[in-house]
This record gives sequence, structure tokens and C-alpha cells, in this order.
Amino acid sequence: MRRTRAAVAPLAALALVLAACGGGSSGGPSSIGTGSTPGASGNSSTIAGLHANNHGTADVTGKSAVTIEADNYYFEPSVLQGTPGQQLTLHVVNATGTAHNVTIDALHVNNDLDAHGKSDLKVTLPASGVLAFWCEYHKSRGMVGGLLVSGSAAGASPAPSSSDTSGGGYGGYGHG
Ligand SMILES: [Cu+2]
Repeated sequence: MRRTRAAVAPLAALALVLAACGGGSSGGPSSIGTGSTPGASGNSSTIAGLHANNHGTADVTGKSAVTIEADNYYFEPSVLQGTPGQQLTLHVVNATGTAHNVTIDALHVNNDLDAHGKSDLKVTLPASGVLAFWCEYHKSRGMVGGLLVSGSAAGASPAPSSSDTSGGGYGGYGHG
């Protein structure tokens, strides 16, 4: 058994990641090192005006809990879309060996995530629009997500008139 793992390798990898950081790290359309291209590139976007590495939206309508992953340097899914005032428990799992954090100013949430740790927190979706959350250590790197309410601002979608009352709609009880 070899215990001498060269400590240099992770550093080198880190350096590569840092070097590649200009254009969005994970496998986007690679614009190699040509400085800053104006406009959106890859999966970077803004959430509530904050630069965000956007790794997708999850529809959490009707759910009481959802698991999201904290990674370097993004949340996945990044945006949770539900209904106004919906209560939701977030199981945040840190998939990395780096300490992260979940901060939601408006909800007075500030939870640290140890390396490969996890944290559960309860949130209430806003009445409308989007409420941003972020990792306080990597906010400037775009480690930002959002709690989004559908049917309000973003992309007015006229509700189809055929709203069947499907049988399974109750779902209310739960515990706690
Ligand atoms: Cu972080």
C-alpha cells in the first residue's frame, strides 16, 4: 500500500481549475483563454442580479423537501421553482472536499457545510419573483442559486383552462 500520494497533484489540478475559471469550468462551449467575451457564455447567468453558475432548475411544486448539491462552485440544481409561500426543506449536500455555505439573507439563514458535510434548512418561497441564496465563501465565483416562484414575473404562462382535479391532490398531512 502506498501512502505517499504526491501532494503536488491536487495543487496542480487546482491551478488548472483556477486557470480555466474564466470561461466556466465544466464542459461548456469552450472559449479558450481569449479573455472576457461579452455576453453570456456557457451556463453562467444571473439570479436576482447576481452572477450565477446555473446548473439547472428543478420544479419543486407540491414537494415538501428537496435535495440540492453544493459543488465547486455552484448549486445543482441552482434554481428551485415552486409556488408562492411554499414551505420547503432543503437537504444541502456538499459533494466536495471544500467547505461551502448556504446563506439566505432574507430568511436569516447562514449554514456552513463542512467538506462532504450536509445541512438541512427550512425555507419559505417568496410571494413572487425570486429569492437568491449563495455560498458566502464563493458568491463572487458565481456560487449562487435561487428560490423562484412560478406564475408571477418570469415568463407569463397563461394557465391552461383544463384544470382537472386529479385524484392524488390532497397530500396535505405529513408530520411536523
Ligand atoms: Cu462555496
